[in-house]
Amino acid sequence: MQPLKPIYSIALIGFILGTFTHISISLFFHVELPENAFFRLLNSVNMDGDTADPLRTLMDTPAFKYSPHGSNGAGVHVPDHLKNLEESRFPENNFNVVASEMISVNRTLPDYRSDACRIAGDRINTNGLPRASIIITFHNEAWTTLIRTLHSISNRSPRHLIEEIVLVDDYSDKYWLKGPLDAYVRQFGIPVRVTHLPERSGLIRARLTGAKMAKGPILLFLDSHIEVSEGWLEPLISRVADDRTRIVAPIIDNISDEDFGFSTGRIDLWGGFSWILSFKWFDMNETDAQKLIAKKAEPIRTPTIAGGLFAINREYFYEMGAYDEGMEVWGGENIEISFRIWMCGGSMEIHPCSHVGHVFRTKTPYSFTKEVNSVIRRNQARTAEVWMDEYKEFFFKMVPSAQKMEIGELHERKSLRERLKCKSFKWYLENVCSECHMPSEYHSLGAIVNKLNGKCVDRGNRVLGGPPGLETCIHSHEQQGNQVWSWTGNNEIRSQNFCLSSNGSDMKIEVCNGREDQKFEFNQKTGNIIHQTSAKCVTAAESLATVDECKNGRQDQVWDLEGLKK
Ligand code: UD2
Ligand code: MN
Repeated sequence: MQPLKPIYSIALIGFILGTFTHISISLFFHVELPENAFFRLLNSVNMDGDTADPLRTLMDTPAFKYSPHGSNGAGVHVPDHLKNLEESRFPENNFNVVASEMISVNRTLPDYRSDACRIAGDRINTNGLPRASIIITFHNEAWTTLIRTLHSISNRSPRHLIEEIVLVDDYSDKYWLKGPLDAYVRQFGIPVRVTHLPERSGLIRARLTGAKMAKGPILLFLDSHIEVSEGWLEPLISRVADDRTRIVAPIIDNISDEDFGFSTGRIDLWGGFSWILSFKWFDMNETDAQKLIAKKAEPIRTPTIAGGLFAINREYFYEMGAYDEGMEVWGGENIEISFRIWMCGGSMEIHPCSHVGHVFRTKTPYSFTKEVNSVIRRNQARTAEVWMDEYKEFFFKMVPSAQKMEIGELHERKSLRERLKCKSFKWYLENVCSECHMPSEYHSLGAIVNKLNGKCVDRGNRVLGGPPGLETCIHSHEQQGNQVWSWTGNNEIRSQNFCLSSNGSDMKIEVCNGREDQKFEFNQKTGNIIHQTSAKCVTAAESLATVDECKNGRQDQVWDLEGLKK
C-alpha cells in the first residue's frame, strides 16, 4: 500500500473528524479524493450491524459531496468488499443503493444537448419567463438519490426560473426523511418546502397536495430519483409560457439501476399505450424521424406522457381537472391525464432539448395496501370508464377481472368530461393516436373460436414469426389477453401490435405492417376467415392455425368471432 500524500491525509483526517464530531471542514470542499483513499475511508466505517447509518453520515460530509465516483455521468464499480452489502441492500429501493452512495450528490454530467439545442437554448430570453414550482413526491426514497435530485436541480437551473421546490413525503417510515431532510434542504439557495403526509396517499394524491402548496404559475412534476442536465428547464417553461394548454415533458434519460451510469434516451420515440392501458414507447416512423433530424430542436408531439416528469400551467392544471383523486398509490394516472388533456382541447409534447435522467427499475419497491396489480387495474379501469367510450372494451376484454372490481364513484370525473365538452375517444384515436395499436374502426373484438375443436386462436408464448397457436379458450382469466383479437376496419386480425399474416401456405404472427398479406375477410354466412391475397381459408390444425383451400362444410374452417358487430 502506498503512503497517502500529505494533502489527502489531511483531507482524510478532516473528513473523519467532520463525520463524527460535526466539525465543519469547509476548507476541504473542493478536495477530490483519489479512488484508493476513498475506499480506505469506506473501510474505516464499521460495517457491522446497521451499516446504512454510518454510510449515510458519511454522505453528509462536504468531502463526500465531491467524491470522484460517477463523475461526468459515469457508472461506478462497487469494490469487492462491498459486494455483499450491495446485494443485500438492493431490495431497499430496487436499485443499487450502495453504488448511489458512492457517487457525489453533486456529481457532474456532460451537456447532453445537441448543438442545435444549445443554440436554441441560448436564444430563449429567460427574463420574461414565468417561474416553476417543482413538485417531488416520494415514499421511502433512498437518501442519496433524493438529495442528488435536489442538488442537480440547484446546480443546473437558472435560479430566477424556480419559485420553489415542494417536497411531499408520502408517509415514509425512514427517520432520515423527516428531521434530517428538513434540516438538509435549508442549504439550497432555492426555497424548499417539505411536507410530511400523516397517512399514505399514493403518488397521485401526494402530487395533488404538492400542487396545492405550490405558488408558481407553472407546476413542474418530477420523480424523486432523477438528475437534471444542463439546459433542461428553459425549454420546458418557455413552451408552456407560449401556450398555456401545452403539457411539456423532457427526454427521459436512463440512470442505470445497477451502476448509476447516465445514458441519454432516444429522441425519436413518442408515447402511446397498450390495450391494458399501460404506457408504451413507440418508434417514430421514418418520415417523422427524418423531419426531427432536420429540425433538431423542435418538440415532438406525443399522444401520452410517461407520467413522472412534465410541466403544466398551474391554472390550466386545475381547469382540466388536476388528477383523479379516486386513484390510489401508483399507476394509470399518466394515461388518464394524457387522454383527458388531448380530448379536452390541450396538447402534449416531448422537448428534445430538455434532458432529465431517471433511475428506471424493473419492479416497484413499495408496499401497496392491496395486491399491487389490483390497485393499478382499478386506476386503469377508472380511466377506461370515464374516457374511452366503447373502446373501454379493449381494456376489459384484456383484463376481465377489472370489470367486476369495485372502482369507486365516477360521477365527478364524468361530469368534468361533460363540463369541459371533451371530444370522443374515437376522435382521439383518429386525430392524436392514429399510430397507436388500437383501431378506431373494428368489426369484432374478443376470442376467435374454431367450430370443430372449440379452441381459441392464441398468441401466447408463440415467437414472432411463428404460427398462431390454438389453445383451450380461457375465460375471465388474466392470461386471456393472449386470446383477444380485433378484426379491424382495415381487415387486420390484430392483438395489440401483433397481426396474423399468411404467405398462402401457412400462417404467422407478425408485427402489424399494413401490408396485404396481413388482410383477412370474415364471411358471416359461412364462418370462414379468408386470407385476401391467397383466397385461402384459416384452418384449425391440432394446436395451431394455418391456411388451406376453402371447402364448403369443413368445420375446421368455421370460426366464431367474438364481439362481432352485426
Ligand atoms: C412511472 C412514472 C411515475 C408515475 C408512474 C405511474 C416516469 C419517469 N415515472 O413510473 O412518475 O407516473 O409511472 O404511476 O415517468 N411515490 C409516492 N407515493 C407512492 C408511490 C410512489 O409518492 O405511494 C413517488 C415515488 O417516490 C416517485 C414517484 O412517486 O418519486 C413515482 O414512482 P416510481 O418512481 O416508483 O414510478 P416509475 O418511475 O416506475
Ligand atoms: Mn420513478
